Amino acid sequence: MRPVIVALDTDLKRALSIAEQLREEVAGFKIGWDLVLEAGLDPIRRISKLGQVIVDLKLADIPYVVNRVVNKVVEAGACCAIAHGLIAPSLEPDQRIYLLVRMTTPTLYDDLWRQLVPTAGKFRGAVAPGNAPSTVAEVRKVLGCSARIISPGIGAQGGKPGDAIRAGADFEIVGRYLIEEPSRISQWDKLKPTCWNSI
Ligand code: FNU
Repeated sequence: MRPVIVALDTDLKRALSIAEQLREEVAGFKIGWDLVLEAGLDPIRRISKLGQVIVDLKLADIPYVVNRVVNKVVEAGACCAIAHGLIAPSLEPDQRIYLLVRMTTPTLYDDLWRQLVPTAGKFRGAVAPGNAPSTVAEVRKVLGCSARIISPGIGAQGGKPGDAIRAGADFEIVGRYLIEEPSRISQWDKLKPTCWNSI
């Protein structure tokens, strides 16, 4: 298993083919709006039979609604879902939720992400930018191994395979770079998660 989560931002047919191809090679898959808008919960049901699934709808609603969405995607087979760190103050700690603490693109998180990091320790983990390894290193320093760190931003968004892992992430989230060429998975051959062995 390479410490990689494949972001399946593509159509269902291609997503299923890539998931079949990489199922033994990666830690899991990330399903987002693309597949959910194409086919609802069905992609979550089908792909979770091939590996662990994180659902990334970047939830940012009131707890009542967030909990209903998380229940539905977990019932469909996902391990967990990603929520915006901005709503952390209203959420109960939940091992089914990854908190987004800073994005791979410029956002207002750039001014307040440090405030959010300690809270991520009460959840399944933090999503931190793999194209900014110094941020990942700082998040790991604060969290220790109390929670997972998963990091997008590799390949298409400038991060180099392995950089986020070496900075302290457990798993790198990779979309276009692997969807374009799944054999690139060999670039993660010698890498291991920093703390956690499953997503
Ligand atoms: P790729 N993603 C991201 N930046 O890119 N969840 C974030 O800050 C974040 C994310 C997701 O560039 C994005 O939605 F919080 O093709 C996409 O699914 O490798 C994936 O990570 C990156 O895709």
